[in-house]
Amino acid sequence: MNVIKDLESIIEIICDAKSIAVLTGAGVSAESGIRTFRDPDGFWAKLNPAELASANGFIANRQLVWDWYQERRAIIAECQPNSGHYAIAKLEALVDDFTLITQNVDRLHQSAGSRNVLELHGNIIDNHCFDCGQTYENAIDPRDHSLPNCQNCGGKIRPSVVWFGEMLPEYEMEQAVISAQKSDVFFTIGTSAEVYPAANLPLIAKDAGAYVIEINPNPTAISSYMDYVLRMTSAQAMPVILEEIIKRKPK
Ligand code: BV8
Ligand code: ZN
Repeated sequence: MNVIKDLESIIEIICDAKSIAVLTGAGVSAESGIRTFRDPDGFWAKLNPAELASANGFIANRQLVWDWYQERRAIIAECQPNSGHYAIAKLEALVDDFTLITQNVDRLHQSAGSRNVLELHGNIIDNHCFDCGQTYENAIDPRDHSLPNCQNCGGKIRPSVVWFGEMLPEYEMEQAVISAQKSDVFFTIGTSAEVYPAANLPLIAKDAGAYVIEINPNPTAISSYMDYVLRMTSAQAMPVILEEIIKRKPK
């Protein structure tokens, strides 16, 4: 792998692209201080995801699951977007048709200025009632570990993330597939590509004729399908790519 040569080619195809789609995962927030899920120091290194990020887990261990989300919220509340988030947001402004599809629930992309964001796995800020669906937009103080109940029906309030075994939001998934199919270039950044149906998106883009580019310091389940792989972190690669694009954009 020749990083300089690959970077050159990547810059070329981005400059020629009319439509770009980007899929991000927890790796993009790693340099903001938020642990990923499956890396050795990740959230799920010691905990069982199905137990924590599932409806059954919530029913069986409501306090454990609520504590886990409150702890994550407290961490996220102290974190800022990193240069990778900002570069992705600035790239969006330079491209006619740009869609950011994220599996992340921390909303750091939006804080960095990204506008067209499809949240496939919901967000960790909002809550809703597990029993009647009543939404509770106002963030609950992450230090408060008492179990909140719904004012509407008395049910159990839960974080508005998509758990394992739950359907992804229809509109967001539909739009994600459309943007993957029409993209000339599809980036997959900071995701192990192990969670479906999000992990299908880079392959949908490839099958529809896009160049697919992986940015990840480690190999993933889909690395072998990529046209280009940059074994770099998001905060290393994206600012370099952005800088090269700005140089080439007509003034
Ligand atoms: C569903 C909750 C219908 C929120 C999460 C086939 C088709 C459809 C479904 C399935 C299927 N096969 C299996 C399923 C079921 C399941 C699934 O995919 N299971 C997996 C484990 C096999 N999918 C579902 O249940 C989905 N629902 O399909 O409904 C259905 C229902 C039942 C049965 C069939 C179908 C729901 C999926 C959503 C689950 N919710 N989280 C929360 O608590 O946060 S998933 C969880 O994993 C996170 O949301 C996260 O976003 C997601 C993906 O993880 P990554 O973001 O990739 O993070 P990870 O740690 O894995 O990797 C980080 C990467 O970053 C690494 O590669 C690392 O090298 C890299 N990295 C590290 N540092 C950096 C970096 N990269 C760049 N820069 C750095 N600095
Ligand atoms: Zn309710």
